[in-house]
Amino acid sequence: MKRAILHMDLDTFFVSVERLKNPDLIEKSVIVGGGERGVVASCSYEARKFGVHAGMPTKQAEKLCPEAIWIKGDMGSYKYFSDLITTIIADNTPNYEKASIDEFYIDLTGLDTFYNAFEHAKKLRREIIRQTGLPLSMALSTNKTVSKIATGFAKPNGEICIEAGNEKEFLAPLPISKIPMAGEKTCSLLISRKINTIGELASVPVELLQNILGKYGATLWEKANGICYSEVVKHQDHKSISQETTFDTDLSDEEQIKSIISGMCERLAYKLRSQQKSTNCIAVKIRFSDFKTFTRQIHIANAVNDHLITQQAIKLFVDIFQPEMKIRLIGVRLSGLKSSTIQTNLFIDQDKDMKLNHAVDEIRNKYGWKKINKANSTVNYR
Ligand code: DCP
Ligand code: CA
Repeated sequence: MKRAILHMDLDTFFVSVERLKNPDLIEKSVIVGGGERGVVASCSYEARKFGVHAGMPTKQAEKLCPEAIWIKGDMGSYKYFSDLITTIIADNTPNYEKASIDEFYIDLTGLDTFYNAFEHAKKLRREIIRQTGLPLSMALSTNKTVSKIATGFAKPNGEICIEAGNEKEFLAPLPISKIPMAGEKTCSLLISRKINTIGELASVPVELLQNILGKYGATLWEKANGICYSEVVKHQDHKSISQETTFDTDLSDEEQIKSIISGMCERLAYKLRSQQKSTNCIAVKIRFSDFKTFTRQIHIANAVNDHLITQQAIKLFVDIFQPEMKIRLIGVRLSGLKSSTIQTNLFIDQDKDMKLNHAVDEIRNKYGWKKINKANSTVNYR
């Protein structure tokens, strides 16, 4: 059976996040980097026109592109968006691999036809762009290598589908440097032998490449021929717990929804404590009657107690909610879970709340969940 493997990669990721924060940076030569590392981390397409690229020493980039606006960068906000996109992908696909901070492989094999897989992929891309405002490119093909190369081809902010059987034809005109595993040394060695395009590489006898490059030569030849058996390594999410519920009739009463969120947080926090874990990221997901979905999340110091988790979740909800909104689904997710042997009174949210949580947990452990819950929370949604 032919596979359907989707590759997604954010465009100029760090720069794009900076542009969200400061729209004055749009359409300008922007470089994130410099600082202690002394290299370019991410650069806008405008800066690339001057020859600047990621990994280039700061001094060289400054010379090539004197007009560039330099930004030190802020890992916190890049991580925020990376986590948010991961959450959206996790919510919409059963099998994905996070390959880097801004890059994902998603196995869509099984969505009855390749065409349907692409339709699903397009929806997912639109959803990520809508929720984050970040430009994102993607490609669907029968394997990881072709999809990754095709995503590069689709940039900026594009999407492409390479159907089964068309892999070689698609790759043939591209320069060999587009193969992810072909580094600078390999490329110059091949170019010195007049092998410039992937098509030329594909038509060289594999034995010749093995002679020049050893075992690696055979893998490179396979890739040039559009062959790649590598699997999407399923992301095992032991690091989050979540709960969501779809309502029979849409809700618009703010207080009622808050109380449902409060009930969910209470339940999740109880689960967290019974697994001896803490969370450092809380996300709230809301789906409206028109199926538009929004996710908001916040990073916090390690927390275990109901009060703090609920407070943050409700804050996230209030950020999105406006009167008249009709809500069909609510979800809460706690992630960044860490096992903890630390005494709970060392957590940031120590104090009498913790003692109350423990007392309540003990009653629940003995008599079951329904026996006790806070006056202001609705626990029958789960
Ligand atoms: N990155 C980095 N140092 C590098 C390469 C990348 O810190 N040498 C960081 C910054 C990038 C992010 O990782 O924004 C993603 O790397 P990519 O290679 O995907 O580069 P971009 O997203 O910036 O650009 P592109 O549009 O080519 O994907
Ligand atoms: Ca990228």
